[in-house]
Amino acid sequence: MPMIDTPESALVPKLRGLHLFGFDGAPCSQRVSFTLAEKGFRRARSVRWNDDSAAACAAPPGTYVFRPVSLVRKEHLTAEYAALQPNMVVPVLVHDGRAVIESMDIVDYLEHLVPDPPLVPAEPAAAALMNELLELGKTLHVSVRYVSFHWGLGRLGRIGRNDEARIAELERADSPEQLLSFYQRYNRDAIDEDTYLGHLRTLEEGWGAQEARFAADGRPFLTGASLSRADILWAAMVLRIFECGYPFAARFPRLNDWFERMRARQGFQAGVLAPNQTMHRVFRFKAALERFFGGGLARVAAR
Ligand SMILES: N[C@@H](CCC(=O)N[C@@H](CS)C(=O)NCC(=O)O)C(=O)O
Repeated sequence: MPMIDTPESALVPKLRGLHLFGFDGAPCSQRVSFTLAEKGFRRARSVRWNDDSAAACAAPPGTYVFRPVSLVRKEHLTAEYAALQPNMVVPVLVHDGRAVIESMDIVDYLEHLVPDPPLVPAEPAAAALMNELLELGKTLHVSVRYVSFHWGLGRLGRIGRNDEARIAELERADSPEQLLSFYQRYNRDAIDEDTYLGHLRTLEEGWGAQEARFAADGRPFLTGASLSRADILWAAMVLRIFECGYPFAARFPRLNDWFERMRARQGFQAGVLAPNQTMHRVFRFKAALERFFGGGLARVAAR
């Protein structure tokens, strides 16, 4: 069973039903809202992330309450949020007073909660490939961060000195996210171009291996005939890099076709695209401008 964390936040024990603390523009949060939609849950409403009023604390069956934690306003870099999610990242799922952190542990938790429709292939070889792609996807997440900050967010990704000081004070030394180390280098332009390019090449290697699997047997989903948790993780990853202007159609056409199929799904529309229109437009607009001036990801994509 996935990990159930026991956070210090006094809010958690008050929550009944499902509550998702997330940010609609963040791939890790999208993995969960996509899964919730595929499992048939509807976003009943959004409330302030720390709203503990009786009305906000109850999620009716078949729905979840969305509690947006703004990564733009840096709500995740506060002591109050760190009491809920000690690594200071989104998402967190709370179900009947129990909190689960780590997006893919949350997806696993939802699979146990609602086994139908299954997001694990029945066939052992396909299930093994799913696990492999999940592990790879978790590793590639670091590269997604570097690529999307450098080619997507640019200067908008920097944080202020006060936020940096707050992370220094609150982040646990053993946090797997290591936000302080990243922001200290990112804020000061101390990450060199080769590091960013290395992360892009790592991503392209992973996409290339999947392109070959699509080419070999024309499978509709990453692991075979049905949607799995690997598709969930990878769809959110490809969306972010697509938003940053990566030319998937030209470089990885079969992966691009798969992504189009994912985009057409009702669960992806409802769980990911509909709530994320503003961020999506901002990213795409910036990418189009860079392409126009001959820069951006299209210029450095592998030939
Ligand atoms: N391992 C974590 C990673 C979560 C994560 O990196 N979340 C990002 C958004 S995708 C975040 O909150 N970043 C905050 C920041 O970069 O300041 C998970 O899968 O849940």
